[in-house]
Amino acid sequence: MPREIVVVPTYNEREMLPLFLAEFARTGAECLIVDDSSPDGSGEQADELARERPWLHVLHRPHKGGLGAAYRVGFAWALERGYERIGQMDCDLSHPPSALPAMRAAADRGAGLVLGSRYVAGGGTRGWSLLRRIVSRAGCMTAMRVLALPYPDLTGGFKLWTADTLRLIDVSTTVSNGYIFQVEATRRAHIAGARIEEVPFVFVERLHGASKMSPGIAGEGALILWRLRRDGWRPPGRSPVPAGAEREITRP
Ligand SMILES: Nc1nc2c(ncn2[C@@H]2O[C@H](COP(=O)(O)OP(=O)(O)OP(=O)(O)O)[C@@H](O)[C@H]2O)c(=O)[nH]1
Ligand SMILES: [Mg+2]
Repeated sequence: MPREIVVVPTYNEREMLPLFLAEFARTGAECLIVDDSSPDGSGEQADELARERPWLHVLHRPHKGGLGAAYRVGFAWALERGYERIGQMDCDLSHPPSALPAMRAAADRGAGLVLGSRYVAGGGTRGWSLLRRIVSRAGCMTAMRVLALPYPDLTGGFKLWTADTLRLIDVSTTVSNGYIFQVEATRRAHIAGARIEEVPFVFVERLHGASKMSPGIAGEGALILWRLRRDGWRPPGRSPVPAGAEREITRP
């Protein structure tokens, strides 16, 4: 089995963290918590839990810097240590660890990026108001249209990458900090010609704690979406890009 680790950013997840780890333990994967000095002490709690869990690692960042920044640090840590498959998921059990085996199977079939998807057949959301459902779908559809991408759950954060694909997209140079990071990273993989597979899962609303979504993060999303479209992106060196992938690049 390839060496696998899942990067999980946390900010004020004290109530969810032990519940999440209890379920995650069954996957057999390693886990890297990236905590941004949560005021509720999630970081210290993670250190404590890691003492008797050799598969659990913890990184601490000094300030709340957003999801994208936390993932960049976590991915770099995992790449430096030679993990071959690197996953990402939320700590609130909205992304069920039980869906990981189906995502692994897709990677075994040769996918360089596996997208957990709420919006393909078999996927869905549980516990959301009508308004939340509309806002989420509208966000995903806008991103699809603006960037001309074919993946209906573009803003989702439940993914499994191969290390090669993360290197191919030069993930350390991504620019988004909030949730739009999810869109930026998947778009790079698409442009670079990575094989992308979507695997359905049902998103379950968190039991404890609060969402970190804010008007500021949504505003960053809208702004960066248009910047990504304007600026385009090319993989460094360009040699790994299969013929024809250039047509995906949007130039002003
Ligand atoms: N390290 C770090 N983690 C963050 C930050 N913002 C959010 N997170 C974590 O990223 C994951 C996703 O954030 P959530 O607040 O669950 O966002 P969401 O999934 O859109 O919203 P809900 O599920 O409705 O709460 C969670 O594990 C958060 O704790 C941040 O600035 N830094
Ligand atoms: Mg969440």
